[in-house]
Parts: sequence; C-alpha cells; structure tokens
Amino acid sequence: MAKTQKSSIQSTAKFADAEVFVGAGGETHLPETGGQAVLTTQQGVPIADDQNSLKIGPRGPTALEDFHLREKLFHFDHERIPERVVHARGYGAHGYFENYASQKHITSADLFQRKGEKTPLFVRISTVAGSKGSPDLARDVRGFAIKFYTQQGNWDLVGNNVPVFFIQDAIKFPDLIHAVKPEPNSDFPQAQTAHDNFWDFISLTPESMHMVMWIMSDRTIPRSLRFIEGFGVHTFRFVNAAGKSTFVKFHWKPKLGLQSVIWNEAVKINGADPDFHRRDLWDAIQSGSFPEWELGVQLISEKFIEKFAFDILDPTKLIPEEDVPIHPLGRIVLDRCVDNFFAETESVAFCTQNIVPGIDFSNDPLLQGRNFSYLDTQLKRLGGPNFTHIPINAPKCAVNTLQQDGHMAIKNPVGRVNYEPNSWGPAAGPAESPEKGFHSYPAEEGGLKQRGRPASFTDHYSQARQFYSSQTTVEQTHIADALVFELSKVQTLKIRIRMVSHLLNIDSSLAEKVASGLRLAELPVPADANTPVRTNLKPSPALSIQQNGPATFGGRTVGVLVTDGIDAVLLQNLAKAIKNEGATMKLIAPEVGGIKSADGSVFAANEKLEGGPSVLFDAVVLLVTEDGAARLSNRPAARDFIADAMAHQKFIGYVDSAADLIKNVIGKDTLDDGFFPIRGQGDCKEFLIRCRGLRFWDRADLTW
Ligand code: HDE
Repeated sequence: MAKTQKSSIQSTAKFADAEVFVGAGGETHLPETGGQAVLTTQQGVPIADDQNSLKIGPRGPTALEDFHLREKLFHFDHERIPERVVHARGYGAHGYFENYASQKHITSADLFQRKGEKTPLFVRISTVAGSKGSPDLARDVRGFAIKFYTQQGNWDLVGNNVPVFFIQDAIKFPDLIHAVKPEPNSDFPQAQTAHDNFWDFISLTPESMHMVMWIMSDRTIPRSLRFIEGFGVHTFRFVNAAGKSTFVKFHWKPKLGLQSVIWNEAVKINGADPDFHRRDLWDAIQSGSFPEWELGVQLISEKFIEKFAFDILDPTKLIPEEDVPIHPLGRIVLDRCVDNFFAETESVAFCTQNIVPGIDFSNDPLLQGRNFSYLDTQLKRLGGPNFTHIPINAPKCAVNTLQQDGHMAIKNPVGRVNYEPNSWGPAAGPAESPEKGFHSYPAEEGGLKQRGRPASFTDHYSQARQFYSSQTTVEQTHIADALVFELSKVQTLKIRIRMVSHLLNIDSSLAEKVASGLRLAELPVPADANTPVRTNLKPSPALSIQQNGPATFGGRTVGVLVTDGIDAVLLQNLAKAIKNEGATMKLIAPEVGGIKSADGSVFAANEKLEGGPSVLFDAVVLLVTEDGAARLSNRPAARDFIADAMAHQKFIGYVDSAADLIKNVIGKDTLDDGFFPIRGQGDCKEFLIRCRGLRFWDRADLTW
C-alpha cells in the first residue's frame, strides 16, 4: 500500500497565531515578538498544509477546489519571462557614480554639475550570444549597461567592453544575431562564434573586420568582469545650458587594470566553474572589495572631425586615445549585490533612448535603430507598458505623467486630471516646462530620402590593421590562434578561404599564419577593398591589454595547494603577504576538511583538489611536504594543477619539497623564472611582487 505523507499541520499550527504584517508592496514582516511568518497564498490566506494536496481519502483523486495547489502550480508555471534575445546571460550590481568636478561648460546633465555628488546606478554585465544558462567564459563581447538614476530622469548608457561594433546599420542586426546564435535546424553550437553560419555572415560582411580583430583578441575572454573596460561605442552629444553641442565618446576604465585569460584556460574554466565571472563579482562585492571604473569622455572638436580619416558616425571605428585623450568625469563604484536576481538583474530594462537633458544622440545609424528597438524588447519581456513601475526600472526622481492603466499599473494618478491642457489649475496635474524640460539639439538635417551608406563609411580594413599592429607579439599570437581555432570549426572550406582573403588586407603575416594553421593549400587573393588600406595609422598602445598592466596583483587570487605536515608559520606568512597585496588566498587540499600542519594546527580548505583546478586562480603556490608530494604525484588533478599553471604562464611559488613533483610533471630538470622558490617570510613578499606581472609571458613559446 502506498504511503501517504504525514500532514505538516502540526508543524505549521504552532505559528498560526503569530501576527504577520503585510506592507503596501506586499512584503511580509515578522512580528516584533519574533517567530516565523505564516506562509500564505498570494491572496494572503494562511496555509495550514504545504506538504499535501487536497484529496478525497488518502489514496483518492485530488479535489479541484484545492486553490492553494492551483495557485502554487499556476505561479510556478509562469515563473520564467522570455530571456533576452541577446545578452541573455548577465550579472548585475548596484553602485554609484561620483562626479569629480562640475562639467557645466560642456554639459547641463544634472549628474555632472556638482563636485563630489553621488548618483545611484545599476550595472548589468553580460555575454551576447549565449542563453541564460551558458558558461561565463564563452568567447564573446561583454555587454556593459549602466542605468544612472539621475535627478532629471534615468540615463541608460548601454555599452560593450569593445569600442566598435560588427555592423554599421541597424537593419543588419537581426542577420548578425541569427548568424551567431545556434544554427536553426540543429540548435547548436551554444554561446560560440566557432561555426559556419557566423563566419559565413562575417566573411560576407567586410565592415565587421575591425570588430573581428577585437573578438579574436583576449578582450573577449576576460579574467573578471572587474577587469574589463566599457565603451559607449556610438558618438553621442554633450549639450551645455547655452545649447552648445560637443560630440563625445564614453569610456570607462577599471581601476584594477585590464586582464584576460588564455583560451585553453577559458575552456577549462567553463567546465570547472561555469559561473566563474558572476561568482567573482559577487564575492568581491560581498567581501567589501568594490570594483571601480573611471568614467570619461573623448571630447571631439570640429577641427578633429575635419582631419579624422573616418566618420565619427561610423560605429565600426574608434578614435585612438592618443589622438583625443579621455577627459575624466568621475568614478563608478559597485558596492551592493542584488537582493533578488529576478527582480533586479533579470527585470532591469535598459533602453538607449533613455537620455537626460544635457546628453543627446548623434546620427550614427546603429544608434538610431537601437533607439527604436529597445522599447519593443521591454514590452515583450516584461509584459506591458508599465515596466518603469518595477522598482529596478523606476526613476528615483519625481515622475509625473498623464499615462494610465495597462498591465500591472501600480503607480496610478490620483484625482480627475489625466489630460492636458485642462482647466483645473496647476495643483491638479503636471504641465510641460520649456525652461526645465528636455530639448533635442536643433541639428540641421536634410537630404534625399534614400537607402545607402556614405562614402565615409567604406574603409573596412585600416583600423583592423591598426588594432592588430597595436598588440604585443603574445597578443598577436593569441589573435592568430583564435582565428585558426574558430575557422577550424567551420566545415565549409570556401568560408575559411574567404576569411583569409580578408585577413590579407589587414596584415599579411597574420593571414599567412592563419592559412598555415588551417593548412590551406595556397593563399587566396586578397578580398576587394572599397578603399585602399591605410598603412600609415600609428599603433595605439591603449588598445593593448598587456601594455596597460595594472602594476598590482590586487583583486587577484592565489591558489595554495597544501598537504598535511606543512610549516604553519610559512603558510601564515604567505597569507599575510597575499592580504597585504590586496589579493585573496584560497586553500586547496586533498580533502575539503583541510589539513593538519606540522605543529598540529588545522587549516580548513576552500576547495577539494578536484574542485579547485589551477585555472581558477591567478597564481599558485605548492606548499606540500615530501610525503604529500609523493601522494599527489599519482593524482591526475594534482598533475593537471601544475601542468595547467605552467601552460597558462602563471607564476608558481613552491617549497623545496615540491620541486621534484613539479619537475616530474612538466618533464624538465630546470625551472624557468616563472617558478619562485619560497623558503621564508621575505620570499612570500617577493613572490607577490613578481605576481604583479600577472603572467610570465616569457614562457609563451607554448602554442595550442
Ligand atoms: Fe543591443 N539589444 N542592440 N547593442 N544591447 C539588447 O535589449 C539591439 C547593440 C547591448 O543588460 C536587447 O533589453 C539592436 C550595440 C547591451 O539588459 C535588444 C541593435 C551595443 C544589451 C537589443 C543593438 C549593444 C543589449 C535585448 C542594433 C553596444 C544588454 C534585451 C541596432 C553598444 C542590456 C534588451 C542588459 C540588449 C537590440 C546593437 C549593447 C534586443 C536592434 C551596438 C549591453 O533590444
């Protein structure tokens, strides 16, 4: 006979007389006397039994009148809202913008008027192609969207961690995204550009070549969301109170510097911890180590526009910082994680058309298309026109509209006035204000109605070449390796060849390297270029990650592999040196319960060896006894720990008793300078100083 589950009526009954207060927003508060809140339905009816549905007899049919079961399943069935068509996987946090100085000479935007003033903001950082559950280390552009809750309305700066885009015209966006997403018949590959459809579209779209260089670079496999740059991509306008407009490009740079991982590492991180980036951001903020960026603008003068070889309205082009330096505006600090992922990160609705007085659009055709598109997306995802009533989207200044009703209308007008003009006097309702209101910059526009692109948009290779030539040798190798990897996944030979024909216009040595990596029988002829490629653009060191190292190991993590019997004092010294550098230590041990040092102290581990591979850390230390090393030598995870740290060019600290194990694993008798012997307290500090280089690039003769 089937067992029926025991009713929980007794366990909940003891709370039945507890007082529960329900706030205006529906939130429940525990009674001041303490005790647990009583579970209720959405209608507020207290629940007596949440373990069993209502049945006719213990083995009988379920009664239709079971409103609690019906409501619970109904709500559960509707828990998901459509994921974002692009940027589905993302992670959000709250923070503030702190303004350095008044910028009233260039913009009347309220948040830039007063020195030291803080404006609350919400940031969401995302990948583009993957679904909501895709891994964090996919090779992809990172979306970097910021909602500033200013006193004159919400300003959404919806940018990326790459300053240019694939396409020049919004009309191509659905094609681009269709091509990159899983192929429609097979529904794979997930979160990958490495497939035929993507490279087919790209190789038929020469305007994407500059962006191709960026996505094949290490920019698209960041080590942490805290170590990426942000860009507004399009040219915008600043407008001051006198109505003077200046074209601007937004940049924001991480305080802890730029850093990426290596592709082989990214692939392994995805397996070891698919949530690597979100966990890292969460942990950093929760531990009080608040990520910070400096927001600035390039102010683009008319004189510069005249001599610039490209069009400032073309989103496939950037303006090198060396030509137009970044004017700092203030800092962005993320200091609070969300309370509820769905209510905040999933429900936040960014719209490029959300701008405030003092900021305006340019005619960049991609931006113009976006301004139209984002509202549609929000309507579909959030289910109605009232998504600004959701707290994460609600402005933090006065909102007085004459709009009404619709799905989930939560903030409703009071009184009789819902139209304008009216005769009921100023107290009865809001009215427009020519003095305080938003004025579009009165740019003079005209011309024939036509479909087409300006001649100034036709040079697709020169800046791709400039980007490539601005990279270090290691970075150039990574770009070539990435292209070989991706194109090797493309099964159609003519697509591979077509891509190499574009690379020949960018850099012949790159094209040759890729052709040889693909074992092409011969080099194709270069693709037709609309405009002769400019070979005289100066390299821009600001475009390289490695040339802009942070000179700190702060914010990074050292994985220390330990075994029983080690010197506790040495471990404590190491811990101190890591802390002093602003970095974090994680202990990895054969068992998660930890280890007992020689003096009998017990150290709990953060990870069991098999769950804490070296790919999760920026540098590693092997703090093991001879016995411990002997036991580890047969453990695959220990061997991988060492071999991967070596292959990923990490700094590796070690005690003498680990030397033989290391040599055995890497198959060499001598250790290169990326290995650092740790014998005493001073060595711990020195090791951390070495780690400021982040990686031992001299070991980079390894290729995959
Ligand atoms: Fe987006 N984009 N996009 N985009 N985009 C969306 O809006 C779109 C473009 C960017 O964290 C969608 O709410 C069109 C460029 C970010 O919630 C959608 C075009 C840049 C985010 C949409 C572009 C971006 C989005 C999907 C070409 C870099 C994530 C969900 C005309 C400057 C925001 C949503 C978040 C999200 C449309 C091009 C950045 C579908 C039509 C260029 C960071 O509306």
